[in-house]
Amino acid sequence: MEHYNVEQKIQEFMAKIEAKNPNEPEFIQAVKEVAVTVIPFIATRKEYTGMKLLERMAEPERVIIFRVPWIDDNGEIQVNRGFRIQMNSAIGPYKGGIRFHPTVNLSVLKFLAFEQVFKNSLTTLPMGGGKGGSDFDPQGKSDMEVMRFCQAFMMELCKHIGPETDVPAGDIGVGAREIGYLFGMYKKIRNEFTGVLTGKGLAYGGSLIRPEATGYGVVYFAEQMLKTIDDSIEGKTVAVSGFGNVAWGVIKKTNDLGGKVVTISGPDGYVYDKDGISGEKIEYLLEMRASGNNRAEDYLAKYPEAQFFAGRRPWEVKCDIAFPSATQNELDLEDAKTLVANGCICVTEAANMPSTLDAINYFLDNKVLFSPGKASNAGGVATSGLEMTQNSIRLNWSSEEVDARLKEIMIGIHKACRDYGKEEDGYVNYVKGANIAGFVKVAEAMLAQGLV
Ligand code: 2IT
Repeated sequence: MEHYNVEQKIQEFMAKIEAKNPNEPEFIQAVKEVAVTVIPFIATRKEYTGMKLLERMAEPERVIIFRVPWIDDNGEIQVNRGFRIQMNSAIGPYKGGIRFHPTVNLSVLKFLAFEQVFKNSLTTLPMGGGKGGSDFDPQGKSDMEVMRFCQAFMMELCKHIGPETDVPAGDIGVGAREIGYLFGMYKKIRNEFTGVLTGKGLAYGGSLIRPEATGYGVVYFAEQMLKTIDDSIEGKTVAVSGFGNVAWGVIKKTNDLGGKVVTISGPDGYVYDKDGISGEKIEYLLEMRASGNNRAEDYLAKYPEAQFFAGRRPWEVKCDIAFPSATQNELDLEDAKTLVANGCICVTEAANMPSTLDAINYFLDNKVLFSPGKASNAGGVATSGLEMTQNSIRLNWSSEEVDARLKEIMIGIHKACRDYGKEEDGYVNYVKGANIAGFVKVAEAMLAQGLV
């Protein structure tokens, strides 16, 4: 009876979310993953029941959509759409990245902002959740075009952000170059030198280890998961997707810990390098990215002994560990089946929501060590939080200090997921653990602050 009621509650809740947010499949997917694990938990806690906490969390506090007009190198006017989703500020200023990619729309940014609320809560740092971006495509644009676009974007965004209000950072398509241009424009308009963005360059308030942090954190998390079965990264064959900032950090740290990475990928297909992507090959990924091509096949220009598989995903390669590090929904049920059939024991998400719901359920049913991005990729935003702290105290910490704090935070997130996600047979459902642990802190803050 009790079970039936909870199932019905989930269905009713999701029906409302779907009706309210039509044409937002990614957002609905992200909310559903949380709802199926958190609603049964709420049902066991008197203080949370009937407070519409999850319904409130699924409604952004504020959505800002704005026109971004700019002039390209041919003197032609271009018009893009800018967004900032201010999802939840119960535990701190809104915090989350900015994504520049042609696929950016309201659904994608709302899913990312929703995930960010739980992720930021898991870090234990005082950061609310937000996300922003534009359908602007930096690929193939000149530096000056990127600068003019960033300046036009910030001209409007600056009215809505600030070091105590909302602190954006990078995401897909927004790296050190874009953060620099965005920061410069904010500083000029407001006449304030503040920690309003993270991921800044070292010369103007950035933090050591921030570029590496997302990937390093992912691998620290995987190390913790493997430790629960008395195993480690050492000697493992590892499949990675993407070749951007997150994949780069994952590959570096996997190598440090004795693992062998055999794949990277791009929108064009994947590369298989049987000898392992190590040493100077890792730094070559930065060159590939800087070229602005976004083609994984370019790896073969320097390392022709590797193989390229056009239009395919790396999940068909036999591996022990998979780190999806590219983008949302890049790993589906068929991929999950292939990975499990090939003996993969650990899937640690490095991107945001890279696995479909069916794929996640398949991993859980097969007792794979599976971690959702909101837990395992939280090292990026956690280190952004450490950058904010350094800006506030006007000091810079050493790499060792930042890295040690990052590692401690990832160990803490792993423990929180375990505490809330451990099942009767000892298997840890990290999805459930992350969602509940992330939810509790935000829920407590929201209850304390009343209906606002
Ligand atoms: O998805 C993410 O956590 C990020 N893109 C980083 C956000 C941040 O504020 O550092």
